[in-house]
Amino acid sequence: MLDDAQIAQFNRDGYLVVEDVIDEVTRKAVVDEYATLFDDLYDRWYAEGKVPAPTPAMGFWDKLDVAFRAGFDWYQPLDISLPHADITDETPMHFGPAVFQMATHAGILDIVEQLIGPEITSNPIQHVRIKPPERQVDAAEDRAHIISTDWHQDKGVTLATADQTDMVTVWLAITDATIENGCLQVKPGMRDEMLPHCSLKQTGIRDQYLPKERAVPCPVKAGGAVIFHPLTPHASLANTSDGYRWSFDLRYNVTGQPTGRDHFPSFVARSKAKPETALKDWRVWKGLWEDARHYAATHPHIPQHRWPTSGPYCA
Ligand SMILES: O=C(O)CCC(=O)C(=O)O
Ligand SMILES: [Fe+2]
Repeated sequence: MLDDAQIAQFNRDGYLVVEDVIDEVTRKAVVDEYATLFDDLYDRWYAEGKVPAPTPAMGFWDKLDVAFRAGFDWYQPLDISLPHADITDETPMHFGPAVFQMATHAGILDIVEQLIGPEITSNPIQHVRIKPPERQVDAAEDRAHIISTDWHQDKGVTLATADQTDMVTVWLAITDATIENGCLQVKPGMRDEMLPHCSLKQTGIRDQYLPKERAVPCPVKAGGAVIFHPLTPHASLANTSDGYRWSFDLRYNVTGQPTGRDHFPSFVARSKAKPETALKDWRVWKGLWEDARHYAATHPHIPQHRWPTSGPYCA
C-alpha cells in the first residue's frame, strides 16, 4: 500500500519507486517458470542440432547466453504478448501460472487501486524485457525489449481510443535494476500533455519535443517496481553491465475504458462492484491470447501506433 506522501508524489511527479511490491515466493516462481520454459526451448534447439548438449550445470542464464550468442530468436517465446506484425498461429509467446500470479498479485493491485480505483482491468500492453549487455547486441537490433528504450510516453504507444483512459504502468524488477544494467529513467512532473512521437524503429520522442527537465534514473531492487502515469516521459538507460537485466512492464486501466490495443485481450483483475468478474484462472488468460493470435494470423494487420514513420516528428 502507498502512504499519502507517495500518492501525493505520484500526483505531482508522475512516478514512484516502490520496493517489495511482490513477495519473494511470487518472484521466484516466475524465475523458475522461465527456467523450465527455457529448458524446453533449449532442448528443442539441441534436437535440431543447433546448440551443444545441455549439461546439468547449465542454468537459465547460461542457456540464454548460448541462444543469444548464436543469434536465435529467444525473445518472442518469452514474451507475454504478441509482436507488432507478422503474427501466425505458430508465433510463440508465454502465458503460465507464475506470470499470471505475478500480474494479479495483491501487492500490485493494492497500489493500482489507490491510483485508479477498485475496478481494475489488466491492459494487454505488457512485455517481458530481458536485456543483454548492450555492447554485445547486434547493431541491427532495435527492439526496445532487448536494447535500451527511447524516450516515450505509454499513452503514445496506445491507439488514440485510449487517450481518455485512466491507466497506470507497473514496471516490475525481477532482477535488481541499476544504473549500470539499464534501469528506467523518467522526466518528473510532466503528466499533462501528449508529446509527438515518431514510429521509426522504436516509437519515441525526438529530443526537440522532449521537456528539458532533468532525467531521473529509477534503480529498484528485484521485487520492487517503478509505477508511473501514462503521460510520464520515460526511457531506459543502456545495459553497460556484464549481466542481463530482467523486468516486466504491466499496465492496468479502469474497467470498461478502452485499452488502446483492443485486438489483444484484457481481463478484469479486481472488482469491488462485481468481485466474481475477476479472472482467477491463468488457462483462461492463455486461451484469450491464443484466440487473439489466431485472429491476428487470419485477418489484415491492425496497426498498434498512430504516429508517422517520417516527417517532422522523426527529424
Ligand atoms: O524497460 C524498458 O526498457 C522500458 C519499459 C517501458 O517503456 C515501460 O515499462 O513502459
Ligand atoms: Fe513505456
